Amino acid sequence: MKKLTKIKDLQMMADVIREDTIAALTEAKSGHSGGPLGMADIFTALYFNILKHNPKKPCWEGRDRLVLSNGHICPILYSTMANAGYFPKEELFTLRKLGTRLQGHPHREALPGLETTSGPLGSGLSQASGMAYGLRLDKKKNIVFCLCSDGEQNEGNHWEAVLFAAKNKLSNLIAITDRNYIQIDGNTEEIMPLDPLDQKYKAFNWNVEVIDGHDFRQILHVLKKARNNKGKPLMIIANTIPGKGVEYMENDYRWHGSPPGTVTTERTPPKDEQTDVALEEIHAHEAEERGDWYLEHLRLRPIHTMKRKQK
Ligand SMILES: Cc1ncc(C[n+]2csc(CCOP(=O)(O)OP(=O)(O)O)c2C)c(N)n1
Ligand SMILES: [Mg+2]
Repeated sequence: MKKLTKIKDLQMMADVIREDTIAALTEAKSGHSGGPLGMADIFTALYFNILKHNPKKPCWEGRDRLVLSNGHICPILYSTMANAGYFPKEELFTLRKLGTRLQGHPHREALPGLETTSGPLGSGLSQASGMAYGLRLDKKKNIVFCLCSDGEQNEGNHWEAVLFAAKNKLSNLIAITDRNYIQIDGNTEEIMPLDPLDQKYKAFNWNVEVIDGHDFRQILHVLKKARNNKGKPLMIIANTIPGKGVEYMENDYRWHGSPPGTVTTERTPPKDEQTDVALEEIHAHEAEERGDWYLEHLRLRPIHTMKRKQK
């Protein structure tokens, strides 16, 4: 797999991944939009620049481990993995269908490349801590990346893992919080306040970094530095915009668990226009910012341009 080192290439790949995510969710007619679109840039940076991994050999021992604790955002994991070459992009159209490898929440035994089965929130950091502890006992250099959401930090289990990782000085554990300030039915600070989150992790004896989760310069800088993290586990708090890229979804918690075309809000265009509008908005915005990016992008064959398999 080709590593992407230029910011512009990473941005274009993130757009392709966003579009594929929208196409898959639209076909599935169910699933989560907000979290996945908000995390597209971080997933792109991880799979196309940071992670040591081999899509053709998903079980390669030297791989870094990526644990997705907030399993409901798996559409973005699947789209990223498909673009990285783990499985054919056409398979994204099977999202949430009966018998698919792309379950609505990740099923480790179904799809090579998944490290854990997830969905019940709050348990991923415990699993990742156990992996990091085990790898260290085996004197292995692999890094464990654990992606968590902010809403799931309402779970006590998450904080047990925070204590365990700090006690054991798991410097090979790099957690990333999707700090999008939404959870299933509202703003996190109204439902169960988390701020000041950075100070909480510092008090729990973690290293802490706070970044803009859509700024590739910041994302790459912090994640590259994380490989040499020392003495304590590291929490990267990534400020993100849920629904990023689709204007009418951005920062609106009602898109937490809804695919395009299923929710009507005061910002939503008419139902029959939603998918096209979503893609057009991304195209128009990106075309404006990056000139001829769309020609490049078409060469990457987003799934919505592919012929769908006969049902
Ligand atoms: C243990 C557990 N309780 C409840 C749920 C139902 N649930 C799924 S997503 C979610 C909201 C969590 O907030 P967050 O992950 O921050 O949402 P996002 O930012 O992705 O919209 C809830 C309560 C769950 N999956 N697991
Ligand atoms: Mg959230």
